[in-house]
Amino acid sequence: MTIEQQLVGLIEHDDSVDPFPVIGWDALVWVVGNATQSAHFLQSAFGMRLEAYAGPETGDRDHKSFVLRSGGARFVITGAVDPDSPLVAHHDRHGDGVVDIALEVADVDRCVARARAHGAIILTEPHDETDEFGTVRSAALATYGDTRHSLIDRSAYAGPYLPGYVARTCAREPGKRVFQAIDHVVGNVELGMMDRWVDFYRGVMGFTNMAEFVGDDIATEYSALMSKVVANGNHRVKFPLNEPALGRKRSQIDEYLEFYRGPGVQHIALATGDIVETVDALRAEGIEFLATPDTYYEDPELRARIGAVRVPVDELQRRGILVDRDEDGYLLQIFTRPLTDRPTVFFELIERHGSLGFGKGNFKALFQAIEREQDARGNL
Ligand code: TYF
Ligand code: FE
Repeated sequence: MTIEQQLVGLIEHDDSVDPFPVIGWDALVWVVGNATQSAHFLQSAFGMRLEAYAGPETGDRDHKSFVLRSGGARFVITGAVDPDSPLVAHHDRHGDGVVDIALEVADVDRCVARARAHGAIILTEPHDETDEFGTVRSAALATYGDTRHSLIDRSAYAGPYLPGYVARTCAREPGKRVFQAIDHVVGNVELGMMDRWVDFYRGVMGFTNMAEFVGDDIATEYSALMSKVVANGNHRVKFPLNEPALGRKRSQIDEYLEFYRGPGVQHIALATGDIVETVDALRAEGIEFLATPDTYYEDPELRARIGAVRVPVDELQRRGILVDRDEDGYLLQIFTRPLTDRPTVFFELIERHGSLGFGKGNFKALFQAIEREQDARGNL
């Protein structure tokens, strides 16, 4: 198994029989209220490296975009410069968030033809953009809410990101890398819409269901959400989709939908090869995680189920790192508190050891921790 297969749970896949072959993530594009400072935060706290930039100095008077990288993960952080930019209205409605889950594909036209035939909304038709570094062919499809999927073929391009961007690095030497790749990106959709969006990814993109899901039974007991997961052929791109369920209190998904003013990206799971080191590094930078009670680690059922993992359980306990095991192996995971002023988007850190799941065994402890945070925000 290669390191990447282990890191994000890749499986063998034959692209020649795939109706919508996806190479992997291209970038997560964020719109934020202050890209200059958000980009600094992701560099200083999350160890990302600045690679490219576009803005007024490069001829783009509408907005600034900072292209950041950590291992295989690329984030583009965009904020309005021109007060009349359409990004201002977007940010006014949604706050900071992910607007584009861009995917790298080998054949943009073939993917768009498939998407069109299956009823997708094509926001941008396939087109070329060229500069001295070559040509990028791209298109964009609408997905849930105001979120989109750009489809990017960069096989004939050698520039730092896209035409219009210039290479740029930070004067300060970047710190140690704390995450290596994007593992999965979760979407929150409205009540009753989860299956519609599962069908969208299956029909339009030829994705398939992964085994993990939260059904009615678990939903009513404690999670207040239902969840299913779809993935592309090789599982590099994995999309859990959540919808609210009726519970005792307002669902965390309803809270998200209210504060984001509609469906959108809820969390981004970042893969790390050493979650203990990562969590220590992030805490040292002031990043806050959801608290896990000691009772989680003292539960004899959990102890028996997880067996031996690569770090002693008390090391995990000290940091609040969760463990889950399934038939393929185990995983370690932890969740940050919301990254922004609104209780919307957050990060998960995940270290996989064979498990292809999402931590189903942790849902109860996790959702109780989220509910405690909701209570602190005055949730009823
Ligand atoms: O991606 C997942 O499915 C896990 C579990 O609000 C999860 O990380 C699901 C919903 C949620 C937080 C975590
Ligand atoms: Fe997750």
